[in-house]
Amino acid sequence: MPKPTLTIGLIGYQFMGKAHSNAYRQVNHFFDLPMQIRMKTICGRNAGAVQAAAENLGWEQSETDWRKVLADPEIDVIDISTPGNSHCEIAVAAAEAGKAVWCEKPIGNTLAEAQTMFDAVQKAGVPHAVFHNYRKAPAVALAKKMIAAGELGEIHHMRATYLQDWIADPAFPLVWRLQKETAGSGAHGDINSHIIDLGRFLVGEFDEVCGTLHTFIKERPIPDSDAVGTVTVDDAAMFLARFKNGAIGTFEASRFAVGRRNYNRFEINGSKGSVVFNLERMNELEYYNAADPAEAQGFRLIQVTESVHPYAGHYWPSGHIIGYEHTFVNLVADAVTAMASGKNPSPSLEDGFQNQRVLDAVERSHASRSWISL
Ligand code: SOE
Repeated sequence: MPKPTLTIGLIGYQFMGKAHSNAYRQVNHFFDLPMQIRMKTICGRNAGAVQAAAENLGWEQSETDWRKVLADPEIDVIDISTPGNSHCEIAVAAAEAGKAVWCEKPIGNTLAEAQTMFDAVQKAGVPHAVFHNYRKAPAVALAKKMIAAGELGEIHHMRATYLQDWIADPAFPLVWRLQKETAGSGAHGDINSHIIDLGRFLVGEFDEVCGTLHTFIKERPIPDSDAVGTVTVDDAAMFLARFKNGAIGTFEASRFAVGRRNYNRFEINGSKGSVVFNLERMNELEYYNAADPAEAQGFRLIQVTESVHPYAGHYWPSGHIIGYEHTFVNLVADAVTAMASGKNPSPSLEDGFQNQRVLDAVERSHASRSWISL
C-alpha cells in the first residue's frame, strides 16, 4: 500500500535551501514515516541558478515565481528559505492558499511581521513550523529529557554563546545579511535567535532582558562596485536574561569571534547537576551529577549515539556519529509525524513569534539602555 505523499514547494535555494533539500531527500530513508516526501518545486529568482539547483538537489522542477508555487494544488507545504524580508508576504499568502507554512528562522524581520505570520496561519488553520534545527540534535534533545525529568533539579543558569567569524575581515563585502532592510538584523536575528530558542526549549520563557548590539565595521565594499556602503545591522549582540522560572542567563552572539566558525555552545547549571553542549562536538553531552560519590565527581562525557538516545537509533550503530545536516532531517521527520497525526509541528510559528518577542525586547533594551520586560 503506497504511503500518502506530502508534496513540498521550497522557496529559496542557497544554504538553507540546500540543507532542507538534503533533509527532504533523506528523511524517508532513515525514518519510517506515515507520509512520503515529494520534492516537487524549488523556487528562486534566477532561472538558470534555480534550475541547476533543482537538478543538483533532487527537485522535479524549478520556478521563478513563488506565487505560482503557492497556486499549485498538488503542493501541501511551502518551505520559506529566503532572506527575511520576504518571509511575511510569502507566509501570509501561503496560509491563505491553505498550505502548511514551514519557515526558516527568524520568522520575520520585525515583531510585527512575526505577529502577522502567526495570526495568518492560525486564521487559516494550517500547520506551521520554524526551522530551529538545533533542538533536534540528539544531545540537545537528551538534555531536554534530562531537565524535564528533573535530573538537573532547579535550573539556576543558562550561559549560551553562538560565535562565528565570517565577516571579521573588513574587506568582506556588504552582502544582504549586513543590510537591515533585507535581513532585519545581523548576528542578533541570525544566530542569537538560535540560542534564544534553546533557552525557551530547555529552561523556559524569558521574563526580562538587558542587552546591547554592536557594529565593529560600519562600512564595507559594495559587491561588484568600487563604492562602499553602510552596514545597517549588528555584528554582535549580547544580553542578560531573567527567566520566568527564576533562572538567569547570559546570551552572546557574534560574527567577530575570530577563530570560531559556528560555535554554538551552552551550559545549564541546576541544583542537582549541569549539562554542556557544544555544536563542534555535536554528538557529545557533558553531564555533571552532583549526586555522584565525592571520589567520582566530575563532568562525564555522554556519547549520544546509542539507540536509546533521541533520533540516534534511526541512523547508525553506537559510536557512529551524525552531523549538522541530520538536525534538519530530524526536524522534518518530527514535522511529518506531527502533521500525519493531526498535530502541529514543534517548533512552530508560535515559537518563532515568541522568539521574535525576545529579539525585539533586546533591541528595545539596547535603544533605551535599560532592562525590558516581555
Ligand atoms: C549563518 O549564520 C547561518 O547559516 C545561520 O543562518 C544558520 O541558521 C545557522 O544554522 C548556521 O549559520
